[in-house]
Amino acid sequence: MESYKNLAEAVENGEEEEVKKLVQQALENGDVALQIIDQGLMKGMEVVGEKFGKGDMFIPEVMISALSLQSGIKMLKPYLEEGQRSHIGKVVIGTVAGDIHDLGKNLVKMMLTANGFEVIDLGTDTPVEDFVKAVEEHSPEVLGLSALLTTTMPEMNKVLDALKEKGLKDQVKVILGGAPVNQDFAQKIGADLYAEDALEAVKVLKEQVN
Ligand code: B1M
Repeated sequence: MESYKNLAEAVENGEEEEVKKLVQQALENGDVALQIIDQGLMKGMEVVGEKFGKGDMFIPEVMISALSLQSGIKMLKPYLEEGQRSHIGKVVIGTVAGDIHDLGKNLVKMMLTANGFEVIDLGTDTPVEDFVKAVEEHSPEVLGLSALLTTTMPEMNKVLDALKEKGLKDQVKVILGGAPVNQDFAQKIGADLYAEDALEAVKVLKEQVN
């Protein structure tokens, strides 16, 4: 659709005001928030990723695109499926050490919150000890780890090892996510769950708590 093409281009070009305008128009059009994210905002970010990978875009430009994506997502937050009043489960989530990518994690957090989960967000570049401490402190049903770099994926392994060492592994289900992570990797390092995107994370975790 033309309007989504324009929205994707606005994200790619980091035009925050244009992104906001087009998101507003899509909402006024009656479009569903998830559709606006998937078919507009995320499509733009995919192009940014490809160009960044090829060296056709640089970090400052990527940051500006990321900020425009975030503004669009923020506008859609109230339109995502309404959360339930009482929490259906508690999730601690964070991006692993050495990794500052947080757009995906924030989307997962937003979707989980909108679907009735209480989410404790440890932020980015989270040391192994902080994940362990949060599990001890908050006793969540689920611990979510996000990694966007192949170099930071081994941190996920370290978190699992630390949980085992502290005897906490059986008390919490661990879900992994992030572009370089897959089901095979999750299984190999002994994580309980994997989700490819925010929607799947909601689905998988809902199944867990039911
Ligand atoms: Co970076 N970066 N980056 N970057 N960056 C990637 C990841 C890269 C693939 C780009 C590329 O080369 N094509 C590449 C990694 C290569 C690799 O490891 N194989 C890369 C690199 C190399 C780097 C730097 C090392 C660059 C440098 O400094 N030379 C550097 C590292 C910094 C660090 O972390 N220490 C770096 C920096 C940055 C910015 C700061 C500029 C910025 C991040 C801004 C921010 O997050 N606040 C950035 C961005 C934006 C990207 C790309 C372009 C987009 C990532 C993104 O936000 N996507 C990315 C290219 C790409 O992925 N195509 C790239 C949108 C987001 C909604 O999707 O995060 O995948 P995503 O989340 C998805 C799923 O993965 C899943 O659900 C989400 C959607 O529903 N998911 C989960 C994520 N976490 C989950 C957790 C779950 C479940 C599902 O459960 C717990």
